[in-house]
Amino acid sequence: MNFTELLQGYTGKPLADCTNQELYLALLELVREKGAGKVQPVTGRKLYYISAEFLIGKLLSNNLINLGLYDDARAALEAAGKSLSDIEEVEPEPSLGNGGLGRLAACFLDSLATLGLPGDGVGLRYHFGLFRQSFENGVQNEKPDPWLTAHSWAEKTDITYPVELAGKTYNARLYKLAVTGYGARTNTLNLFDLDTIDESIVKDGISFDKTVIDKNLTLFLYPDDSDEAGRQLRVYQQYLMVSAGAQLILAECAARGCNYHDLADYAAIQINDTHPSMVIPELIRLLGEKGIEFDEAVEIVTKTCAYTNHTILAEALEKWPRAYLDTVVPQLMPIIEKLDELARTRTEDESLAIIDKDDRVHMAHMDIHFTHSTNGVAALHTEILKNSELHGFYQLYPEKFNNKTNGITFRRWLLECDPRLTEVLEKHIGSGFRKDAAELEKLLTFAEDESVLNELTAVKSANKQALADWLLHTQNVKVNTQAVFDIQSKRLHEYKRQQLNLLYLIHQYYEIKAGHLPAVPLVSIFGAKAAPAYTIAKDIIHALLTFSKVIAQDPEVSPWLQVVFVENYNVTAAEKLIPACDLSEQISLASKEASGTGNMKFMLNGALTLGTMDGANVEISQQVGQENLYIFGQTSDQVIHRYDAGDYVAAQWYEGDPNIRRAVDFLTGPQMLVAGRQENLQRLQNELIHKDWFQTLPDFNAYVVRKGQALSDYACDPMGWRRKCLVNIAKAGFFSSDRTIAEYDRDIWHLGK
Ligand code: 26V
Repeated sequence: MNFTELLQGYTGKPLADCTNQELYLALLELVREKGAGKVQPVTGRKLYYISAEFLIGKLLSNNLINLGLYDDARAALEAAGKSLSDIEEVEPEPSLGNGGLGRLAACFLDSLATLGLPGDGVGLRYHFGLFRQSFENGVQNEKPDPWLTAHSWAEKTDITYPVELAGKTYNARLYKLAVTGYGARTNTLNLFDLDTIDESIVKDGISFDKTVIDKNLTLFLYPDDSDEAGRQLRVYQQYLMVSAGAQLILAECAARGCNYHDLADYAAIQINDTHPSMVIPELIRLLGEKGIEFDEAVEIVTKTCAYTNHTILAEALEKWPRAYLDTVVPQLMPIIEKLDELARTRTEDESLAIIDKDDRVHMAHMDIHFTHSTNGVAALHTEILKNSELHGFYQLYPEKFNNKTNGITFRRWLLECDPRLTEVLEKHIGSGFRKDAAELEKLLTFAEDESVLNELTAVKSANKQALADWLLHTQNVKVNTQAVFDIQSKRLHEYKRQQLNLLYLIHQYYEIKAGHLPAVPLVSIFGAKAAPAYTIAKDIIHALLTFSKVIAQDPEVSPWLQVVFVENYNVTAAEKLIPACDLSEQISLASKEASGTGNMKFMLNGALTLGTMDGANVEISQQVGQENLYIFGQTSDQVIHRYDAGDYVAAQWYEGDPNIRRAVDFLTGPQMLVAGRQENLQRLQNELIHKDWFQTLPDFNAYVVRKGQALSDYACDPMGWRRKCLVNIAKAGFFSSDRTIAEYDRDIWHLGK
């Protein structure tokens, strides 16, 4: 049977007579049935990756690629006058994540399935996920993102588990979503939900009654936590996830013959940041119900569980007031108290306690004491954990600490998002890189081959044109495809320093006005959501949108400089932006970005990095060599020392440097005030002059110089630039999540054994 006949078996009529919606649903069914045949029986240890986020992106094309059906599907649809990319538009993107942590979890599921390893995800089925972002009058607006449609990839099961929240029992229902590996097995993403959720309680943007748990519990990912009820709601969500997850794990292991004493021979549990940390006391509690004594349960859980740390930012390390836990999970508090006592027998250092003197419960501390592994997500990040942030723990348990540098799945971030590049690569180095990313290095033999370099450039130009078409179609903005495409897309946060990029753009504005024209026009593209209650982050968005408007209206500047802010940045948008990028902005304050994974995606797609020595940028630099990327700014050691000394005074930098002062002053100058809002612009300006917690100003001049160098290389040495792009693609193999997962398995999980 050819693909057309196969698909018609699902549509029940000729493909040419179907709407895109009908074709989408038919393909969904077809893929589901093909994938279901590949679920493999588990022997030995199986991984459960528990995470509050799984930013999986659209699934249709990804699953078709992984099942080896993509080319057939595209050809069959084309023959019927249909286009797969139009059908992709019909699919809503599952809104189950926020940023890198959630996307990493999705890449890991893909790699686990591809490597044929038994590993399932455990999370929540948020109805509206993270909010949907729109810009109204230059301001971010938040709305629900209703991605769940009648036909969704996640299938309802009749499995439920009772979960007790604040003394009341709720039934967590399991939904299963098939995760299809590349040419290999299928694993499962287990998502829990309540049948009683009431979407109609959401009013006025994303606000809702935070007290009606049975109706609101899985409405949103990261509900607003600026008030007490919001923070408690997060604890409710976390416990729903871990209690249902722990019951699922115990049930599956028991069904395979586990007697609970030997749980660690059947299950490996990875705790993705601190959101799932309550799985530790919950498992101890459940094992207690099975008749296992506390001390043994602690030992079993420690052997079974491992913890990944994804940030050193203090505000992101969860510390729940004990009163919240007393209210929401009173059944866990006696266990957490006993764990705190036990931890205190191992160290007298008060700073390593689980419950501190202010009665706050430190989730990361519980993780480190009562799991067998703590890992950071890039070499530098792990060193910072060992030497500063978690130094006391490292002294206590040196054997627990290990590094697992993040990775990305090349199926989505090369084969799917950049078919043009994939084709050129295949032509020259064969298709081995599809399975073994290290084979990309074969490309290095073509580093001096002008015709290959030109082919790569032709791919980039076509991708830039495709992005330009998409921006015109979706946002009604026209961009100059002859310009350098410079992209900063990631969560909006001060430590990531979108504001530094803004100050550069203002600086360029002045240069152009003074007649110092750049060697090449610049299109500066941003994509970012700001947390709804994060005022300064929203002010930065406002300033960028306002600046964009100011320069668009200025005929002297607009031919040279354009700023585009992509609305509602998500995986779908990333798949359009990344293949079209020339210069990748990775400009976090050194020491603050644990790893970054966007940096890897841009590199793989032939963009050059402009970045600080932070996170995985350090390892990118080691891979490609200093001459193939643009590094600037303070080192993490310098930053850490400056914080320790506490002697950074932003105002001195502002007052002492005319270029800095000029750029910062512009924020509240007449052009900006005509186009934007005084309150937001003034607040951002004050923040920069009087706080600048992430040291934007000390890195400003180095950034201007280095970016200028990159742009002039692009314009004046095109062959040199192209060679650098080639080296970046060739050296990206290390950043495959297949490598990362193989390391987790080798050092932590030992799956299937
Ligand atoms: C969370 C929050 C929540 C409260 C407000 C401030 C704030 C700041 C940061 C975070 C991040 C939580 C953890 C996280 O998402 N880490 C990211 O994990 C990625 C995958 O390991 C990594 O590539 C990114 O560098 C890291 O920021």
